Formats: sequence, C-alpha cells, structure tokens
Amino acid sequence: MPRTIAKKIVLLGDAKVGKTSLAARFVKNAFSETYAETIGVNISKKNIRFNNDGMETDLLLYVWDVMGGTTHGEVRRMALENVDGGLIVGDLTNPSSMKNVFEFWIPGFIESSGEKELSIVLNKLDLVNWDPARTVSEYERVVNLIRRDWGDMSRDWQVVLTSAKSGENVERAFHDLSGRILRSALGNKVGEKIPAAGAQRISSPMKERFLVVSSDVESLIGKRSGLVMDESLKASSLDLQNPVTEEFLEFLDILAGNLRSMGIEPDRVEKYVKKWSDIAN
Ligand SMILES: Nc1nc2c(ncn2[C@@H]2O[C@H](COP(=O)(O)OP(=O)(O)O)[C@@H](O)[C@H]2O)c(=O)[nH]1
Ligand SMILES: [Mg+2]
Repeated sequence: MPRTIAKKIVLLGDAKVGKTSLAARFVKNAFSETYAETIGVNISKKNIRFNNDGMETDLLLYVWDVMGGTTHGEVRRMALENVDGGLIVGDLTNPSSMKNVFEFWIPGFIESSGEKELSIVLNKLDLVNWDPARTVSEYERVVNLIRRDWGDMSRDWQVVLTSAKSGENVERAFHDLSGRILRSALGNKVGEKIPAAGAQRISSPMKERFLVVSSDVESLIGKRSGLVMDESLKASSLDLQNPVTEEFLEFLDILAGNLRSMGIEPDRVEKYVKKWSDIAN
C-alpha cells in the first residue's frame, strides 16, 4: 500500500490568465473557450503517484483556484492558510499580467505563505507566434527576457510555459511543484512516520466546504451573507464541531431556500448547490 500525503496548492494571478483552465486541464483534462469568471474559490483534487527510492507515495493534491483581481483579499487570505505551494500564473499575451506576477502575486504569496514552494506558470503558449528561424528557442528567449526584467526575483524559481488549451506542459507544471513539495516534506522528516491520508494540514473537508459556500454566498448577496449563513445553520441540525454529510446537505437545502426567497434565480441556486455538495466528495 502506498502511503498518502495530502498537500494544498493555490493558483494565483490576474483575472483571465487561465487559472481555472489550468486546473480543469490538470484535474479533468478538459478545456473550454468560454470564459466564466471564478466566483470566490474553487477547490479540486487529484491524486499523483510518486515513486521515490522504490517507495510509492500518493500525493493527494488539493488545488485551490482563487478569484482573480486584487479585490476579495479575505478569500485569498483564507485560501493561503496552510498552503504548501503556489502556481503563480501570467498570460504570455498580456504584459501587465506578467508584470503583476513578479510585482504583486509573488511578493504577496511569499509574505503570506512564509516562503513555500512556488513556480511561475506563463500560460497561453498556443497564442504566441513562434519564429521558426530562431536559433535560440523561444522558450529560452522568454525566460531570458524575464531574467533581464525581473532578474533578482526570478532566479530561484522554476518557470514553465504552458497552454491550458493544447495541454502542453500543464502536467509538468503541476508535477514539478508537487515533486518539490513532496521532497521537502519527506526530506524534513527523514525517519519519521508520514501521517496517513487526510493529513492534518487539510484540517477538514467540512472547513473547506464552508469556506467555499460562504465565499460564494458572499459573492451572490454581499454583506447579508453572514446573516443568511448563520440563520441557515441555526435552522439545520448541522453541528460544525461534529459535522455529518447528511446534515450538511440539509443545511444546503435550507440555505438554498433562503437564497431563492431573496430573489436569486432557482437555476442559479441549483448550480451552486450542486457545486457545494460535490466539493471534496
Ligand atoms: N488560447 C488559450 N486560451 C486560454 C488558455 N487558458 C485559458 N484560456 C482562455 O482564457 C480565458 C480565461 O481563462 P480562465 O481559466 O477563466 O482564467 P482565470 O480568470 O485566470 O481563471 C478563457 O476564455 C479561456 O478559454 C490557453 O492556454 N490558451
Ligand atoms: Mg478563474
């Protein structure tokens, strides 16, 4: 039996750089051209099997995809809690998103995560027009430009050029980062027993569910969300100290009723309830 370790990574970067698309490509091997703004945060998970020195380890990777833009600092702060690594994403076709990778997202990630592992992912590689006559590969050219402009900062980090659309290098980006996270986890604990699946770092799926639900509800109804969450919780038999799935679903039912009565369209409520009941199942 391989041992299992759970780790949490976060995708950060400006809106529309392709964070949601990268997560979808990695987790579901899917891509969509239509843009749907991420509301609050999406959490997905995928198992990656590593083999170090003949010993198999299953890395259960929780991928947090956080709403872009510089607002919603609170959601981002919660998403960065207990994080093990970050993929900081820029769009190769959008210079200001690249600038923000180095001048906003990386410094923010380092400050709030306490210098956890990070990789720089420059996405939409399929939209870049390569010049076949070049002797230096375009990849090196881009990396050299980055080194020139942000030399001090970029030196230590892995830079991966990806396309969520074609899938190029997407696995690589996630696997590189995961491998480093795993190595530092195992390296620091030589001779120690590795905690089993569901490790303490991911405190509880219920906590994640609540974070997702409350940030979605906040996006839907703004400031009133706290009250509505509280009321729905009180009306249900859900005990947060000892949560049971059945009661969580009951809570969602009550919450959905409250949202509908506040004028949110039933279809929309339905979609959210589906998302919330699917999380971490
Ligand atoms: N051509 C191309 N389009 C992409 C790629 N990644 C994302 N997109 C598109 O860019 C838009 C924004 O992507 P999305 O993943 O929602 O960005 P997010 O706001 O960072 O989550 C969507 O229309 C995607 O279809 C890519 O690698 N190549
Ligand atoms: Mg998104």
